[in-house]
Formats: sequence, C-alpha cells, structure tokens
Amino acid sequence: MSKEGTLFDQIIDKTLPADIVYEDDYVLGFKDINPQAPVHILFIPKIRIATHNDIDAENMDYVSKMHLAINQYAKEIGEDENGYRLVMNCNKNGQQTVFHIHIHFLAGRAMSWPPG
Ligand code: DGP
Repeated sequence: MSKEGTLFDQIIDKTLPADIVYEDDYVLGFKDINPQAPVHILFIPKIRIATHNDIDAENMDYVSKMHLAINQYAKEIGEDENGYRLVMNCNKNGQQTVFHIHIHFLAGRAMSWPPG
C-alpha cells in the first residue's frame, strides 16, 4: 500500500471542508462532491486502507463500523425500508479514483441493474 495519503485524510482532520452527516471514533460520512443520487454519502474509515484488497484481520473492525454507521444513518433519514445501494470501487477496472476505501451510499431513487 502506498504511504501517500489522499484528500480524504484532510477531510478527516477537517482541513478540507466537507458536508459531514455522520461521525464517530472510527467512521466519517460526508456528501459526495459529485452526487449520483438524491442522497449520495461516502462512508470512510478514519484510518487509511487504500483499497478493498487491503482490508485484513487488523483493520476489519473499521469496516464493520462503516456498515453499522450506514445502518444507523439509513434509519435516521428514513431510507432503510425503501432501500439503497452500497458501492465500493476497487482499482482500475472498478473505477476507483480515491485510494482510501469508501462505501458509496446511494439512496432516494430506484436504482437500475446491471450497473455500468
Ligand atoms: P471512487 O471513484 O469510488 O474512488 O469515488 C471517489 C468519490 O469521491 C467520487 O464520487 C467523488 C468524491 N470526491 C472526490 N473528491 C472529493 C472532495 O474533495 N470532496 C467530496 N465531498 N467528495 C469528493
């Protein structure tokens, strides 16, 4: 894993502004700058895990906490029953552009399948 950080480190330490909708000791949730749905939130761990391939036994607690945060947030905004889509892009073919894992939480409209 590259040692270089990403702009998400600056969002975590609040030196780069973001519209934060969720925060706890492990996870941050903020609005995507280029929303693809009426609700488009990025949930990120407060440690750098570059890609899905870098999730391991040592950091998986952060990943679990991301999912718990999503459940809490979905319920809070009343989209848990309607449903939503979670996406994590990985590397080139997955179209990952920021190398700090993030779960895209997409809600507020019906999604289509298959994804592009
Ligand atoms: P991905 O392609 O899965 O790596 O998605 C990266 C997402 O990050 C993309 O949907 C746009 C979002 N993004 C990039 N830069 C910023 C930023 O400075 N602020 C916010 N809020 N989102 C950003």
